[in-house]
Amino acid sequence: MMDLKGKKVLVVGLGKSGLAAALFLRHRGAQVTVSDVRSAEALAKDIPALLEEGINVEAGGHGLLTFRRQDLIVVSPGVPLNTPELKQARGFGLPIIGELELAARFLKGKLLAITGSNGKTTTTTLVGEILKDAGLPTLVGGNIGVPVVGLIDESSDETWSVLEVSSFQLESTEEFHPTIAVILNITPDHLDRHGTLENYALAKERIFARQTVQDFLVLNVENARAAEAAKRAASQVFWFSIERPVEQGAWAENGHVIFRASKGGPAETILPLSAIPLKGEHNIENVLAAVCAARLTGAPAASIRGSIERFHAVEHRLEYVAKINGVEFYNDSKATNVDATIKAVTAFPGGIHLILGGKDKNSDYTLLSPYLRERVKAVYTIGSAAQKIESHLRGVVPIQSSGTLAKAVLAAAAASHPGEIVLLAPACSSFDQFENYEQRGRAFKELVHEGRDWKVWQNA
Ligand code: UMA
Repeated sequence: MMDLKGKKVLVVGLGKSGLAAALFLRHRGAQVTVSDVRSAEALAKDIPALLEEGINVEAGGHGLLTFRRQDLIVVSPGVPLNTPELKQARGFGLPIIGELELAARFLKGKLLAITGSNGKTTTTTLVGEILKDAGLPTLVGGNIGVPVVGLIDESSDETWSVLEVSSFQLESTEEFHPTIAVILNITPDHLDRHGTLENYALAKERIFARQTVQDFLVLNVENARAAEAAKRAASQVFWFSIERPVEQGAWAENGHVIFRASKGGPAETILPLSAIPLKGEHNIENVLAAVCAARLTGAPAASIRGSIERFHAVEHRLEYVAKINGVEFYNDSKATNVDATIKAVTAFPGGIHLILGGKDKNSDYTLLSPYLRERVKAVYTIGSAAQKIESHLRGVVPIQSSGTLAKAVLAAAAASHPGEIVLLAPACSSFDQFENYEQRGRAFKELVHEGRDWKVWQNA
């Protein structure tokens, strides 16, 4: 474990991760500076508490000098690693790590880390519930919205820390070493940051870079890029599949979830698929991954079954909002990439009015075409990606440029008939019009609930 006493540490970015990291470092005796590109006014709510703790704050930009006189630099996940300041610091030989790596060096107990382009939050939440129900001391955090450094003080040698980890967090790891690592799937996302799908996939593969033969790696047979990771893993690979039995791992067969702990060993039935209270095939995959990871911790099958039966959709992930005039509204604000939107659309048989748009991530929206043709009646576009989406989907389905979420909800509701679906699954990040996807999802839900009174819906 590293000694932080008296060390000069720079924290880059003052969001959730930066704030938690700065306080943690300070409490361990480091001399901490936080640097953020946002103005002092924008950071006003956090600055007084930091100054009171004796933490220096640089607001309104990153000074090259600030990045020079440091013993360690800790970057927030949203900060790209190739900024001029970080390049310079690297040139001077300064160690640069992410918040996840910092946390991993101090967390006690075992780590169960889950990554993937989609399904991370649902699977992390479900595994967390399963382990708690099984009586294991469990903490849950990471990309799910709880900085991992915040878990350190609560952790003990018996703890299982169940962590949702993103490519952004994994990119800057060195010693991060989960006992159980899960890669749910790898499909295009964050190409604006990682440049290529291959770089993005390699960032995700860092989840098992430190694993040894005593550790476990859980992979999806049906996702080619995720499955390929097995070739590079030193750990014991367990599989999950929605299509076929696997040698060791979890699969769906004859309407049931099955688990096998070892090659040639007996298969145990965990629960019927009909008992899974989540929509969509992708959620069956999430359950299979969760079952496999949870069995590897030793959680008993019967307890796992109960936890799954009691589980509800996580907020903003294909979350049922309301039924108004026979139209059902679903909030999938967390569908921030094309693949997630495909998963959301294919969770319904048809009659979908789909709200798409937000901030583009260099995505290819033409990939949506076959799914939209099959199941979507109309698309309503919002945000800065609207024009690109419209040009990619021209002629596929009717498209209405709505501009804002409020206009899109109104237009979609007015155009839909009883039995149809209004779905927010925007395939983009939210940062052009909202603070984050949570705020976008909440805005959608509020609009829907307010809309109960809108006359235009009654007339539709
Ligand atoms: N900033 C700089 N310099 C830069 C870039 C950003 O100073 O060059 C500053 C911004 O002005 C802002 C701060 O950095 O003040 C934001 O830091 P951040 O983007 O790392 O945000 P946090 O609030 O710390 O949230 C992060 C994750 N955000 C991202 O990865 C973008 C959260 O994941 C995560 O929940 C949280 O840490 C706790 O672990 C969100 C996310 O969008 C949900 N994740 C992506 C995804 O799921 O697709 C990866």
